[in-house]
Amino acid sequence: MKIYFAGSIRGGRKDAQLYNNIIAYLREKGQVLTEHVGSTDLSWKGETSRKDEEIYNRDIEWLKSADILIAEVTNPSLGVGYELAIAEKLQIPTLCLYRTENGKSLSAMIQGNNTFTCKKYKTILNVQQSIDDFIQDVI
Ligand code: 6IA
Repeated sequence: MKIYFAGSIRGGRKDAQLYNNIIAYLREKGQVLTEHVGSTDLSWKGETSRKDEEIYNRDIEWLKSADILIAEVTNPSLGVGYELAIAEKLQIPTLCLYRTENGKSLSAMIQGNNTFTCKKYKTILNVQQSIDDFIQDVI
């Protein structure tokens, strides 16, 4: 199973270690196409050795090939929002994981879209359970 993991890069890297932990769990389930998203060496600038156009083209090809999309959406990111919209158009089953922090709610454009499965979590154990349930439902 090919898994596309989406998480904020230029939107902010404060959850990078958490993305890394989610990716480590996803690796037990299949091939994670986007392991760099969890790299704690990748700054908010992203992969500086690649041109933006190359990154866009590569990521879109990976997304087209993915069986599922798992997105961590607590930290708002234009790129992740874009990837979610593409996944919807391509009918790729999508799980959105989020925490509610500082009274901030998830965007209605994500939460209100019933083609996405949205799961609130507090701990990595909650995340793992949501991933297991989601994979069992869609595969
Ligand atoms: O808008 P954001 O940068 O927060 O978007 C993050 C999402 O878009 C992630 O889920 C990635 O799949 C994808 N993405 C956006 N930028 C990059 C990137 N470098 N490297 C890898 N994936 C990316 C950014 C630019 C760099 C040349 C400085």
